[in-house]
Amino acid sequence: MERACDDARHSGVVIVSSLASDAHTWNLVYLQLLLEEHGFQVVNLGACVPDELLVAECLDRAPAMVVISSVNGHGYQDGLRVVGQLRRRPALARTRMVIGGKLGISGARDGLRADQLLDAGFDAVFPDGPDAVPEFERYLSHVFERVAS
Ligand code: B12
Repeated sequence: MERACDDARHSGVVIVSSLASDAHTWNLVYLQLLLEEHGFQVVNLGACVPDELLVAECLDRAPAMVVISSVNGHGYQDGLRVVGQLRRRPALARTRMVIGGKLGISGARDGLRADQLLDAGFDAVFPDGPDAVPEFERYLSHVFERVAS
């Protein structure tokens, strides 16, 4: 699920991060490797990232994209809260931000809540499922020029 936004023809740094409540790490390692395969330079902030740290790192690094992953079931609440904090900063108002993973605890029905995350400021939402990663890869090739040969 994707919100319309301007084309971003640059690569640069991508921040991969979990959210404050989430201790899972292999999802982040997976995303880091996937993004590196696509030619991005990744800064992986790891698990249980406090909102303030995520905001500070984004302001400091001015990433081309922020990729948030959560699988513990609190992703909708945590994501809604944190994207508001990120978008409130003028420097991050137009930064590309996506979120994905096991965002809730209701399985397929959680997909219905993706609209709330888009309304709150994410550019795209990738709820868990067999299509999530292929859709994310299509999204990457759609909005960024491939930087790896
Ligand atoms: C290992 C594990 C743990 C370990 C984590 C250790 C570590 N260092 O990571 C420990 C024991 C700490 C743990 C704790 C908990 N866990 Co746990 N855990 C797992 C487990 C078994 C495997 C997760 C894993 O590593 N997968 C491998 C990675 C590579 O895959 P992934 O996480 O699924 O990510 C994939 C997709 O989700 C997707 N994806 C993820 N993010 C993004 C982002 C984008 C943008 C895109 C495109 C795709 C994407 O791509 C990834 C690759 O396919 C899963 C069950 C399972 N089999 O998945 C439960 C699971 C994630 N845990 C769960 C739960 C509930 C918990 C606890 C709350 C349990 C408890 N009561 O304490 C705590 C939460 C702790 C916390 N504060 O977060 C639930 C979440 C339920 C939900 N969301 O519906 C699961 C699904 C188990 C279950 N079936 O109930 N857990």
